[in-house]
Amino acid sequence: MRIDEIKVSKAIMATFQEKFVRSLDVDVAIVGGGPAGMVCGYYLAKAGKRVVLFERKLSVGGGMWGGGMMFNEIVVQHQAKEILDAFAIRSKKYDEYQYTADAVECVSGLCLKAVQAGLTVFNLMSVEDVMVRNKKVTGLVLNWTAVEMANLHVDPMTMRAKHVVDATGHAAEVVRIVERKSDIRLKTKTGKMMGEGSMCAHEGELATLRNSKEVCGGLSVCGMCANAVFGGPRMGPIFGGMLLSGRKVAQELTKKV
Ligand code: 48F
Repeated sequence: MRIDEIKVSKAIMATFQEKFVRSLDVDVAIVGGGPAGMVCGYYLAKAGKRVVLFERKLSVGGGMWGGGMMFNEIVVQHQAKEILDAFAIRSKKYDEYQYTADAVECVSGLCLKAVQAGLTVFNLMSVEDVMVRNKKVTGLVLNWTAVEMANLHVDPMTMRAKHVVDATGHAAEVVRIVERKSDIRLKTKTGKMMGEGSMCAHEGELATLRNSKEVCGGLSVCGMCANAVFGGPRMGPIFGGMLLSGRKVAQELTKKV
C-alpha cells in the first residue's frame, strides 16, 4: 500500500471543512489563544458548551512562551496553583506565595487539555470585525492572517456565537472595534475603553480578575484585555490572574449560554 498524496490532501480538506462548518454557529467564540483565552475555552468545553477559539498567529500561547524578558519561566501565585494542577502542569514552590513553572510546559499543557476537553482552535485566523444585532454582539468576522499580512483585498467570512469573549491581551482588539464602529455604550465608568495603567503587579492581578466580565451585550473580556478595557495596571510575567480570569468568565458564561 503506497501513500497517495491526493488522498492526503482530500483527508485534510474534508476534515477541516467539517470542523469549520461546525464552528460557524456556536455557544461561545473566544478571540485570542493566550493563557486567559485557553483556560476560558477549557472550562467552557468541559461544561459541555460548543466553544471555538480563533488565534491570529501560527501558535497559541500569546505572551506566555517567553516568560519574563525571554527567561522562559513564569510565576503563578498560590491562589491559581489549582488551575495549573487541573491542567497537570508541574510547578515548583518558590516561597509562601509564589510557584514557578516552565513556560513551554504551561503553554503546551493548557493547549492540550483545552483541545482534548472539546475546545476547537483555529490558528492563523484573525478577527477583523464583529456582527451586531440590536446593540448586541452576535458573531465575528474572520479572515486568514496571511490575507491581512499581505494586505490583499479579499472579503472575510462571518460566524455566529451566543456570546463572544475578547481575550486578545493588551490590544483589546474586539472591544476596540465595538467602540470604534458601533454606537454600543461599554459598561465602563466612561462608556469607553479606560486604558491600561503602568506596572503594579499586585493591584494588576486583582484588577484583572475583578474586570473580567461582560463589557456589553454579547461580549465579555478576560485576561490582560480586562484591564485595558475597564482600567487597571499591567503586571508582567506573573500569570495567576490570567488563569483565574479565564476560569471566572467561563463559569459566568456556563450559566448564561
Ligand atoms: O497577549 P496574550 O497572552 O493575552 P492574555 O491571555 O495574557 C497576557 C499575558 O500574556 C501577558 C501579561 C501577563 O501578566 O500581561 O501579556 O490576556 O494573548 C492574546 C492572543 O490574542 C491573539 C494574539 O495573537 C495572542 O496570541 N490576538 C490578538 N488579536 C487578535 C488575536 C485578533 N484580532 N484575532 C485573533 N487573535
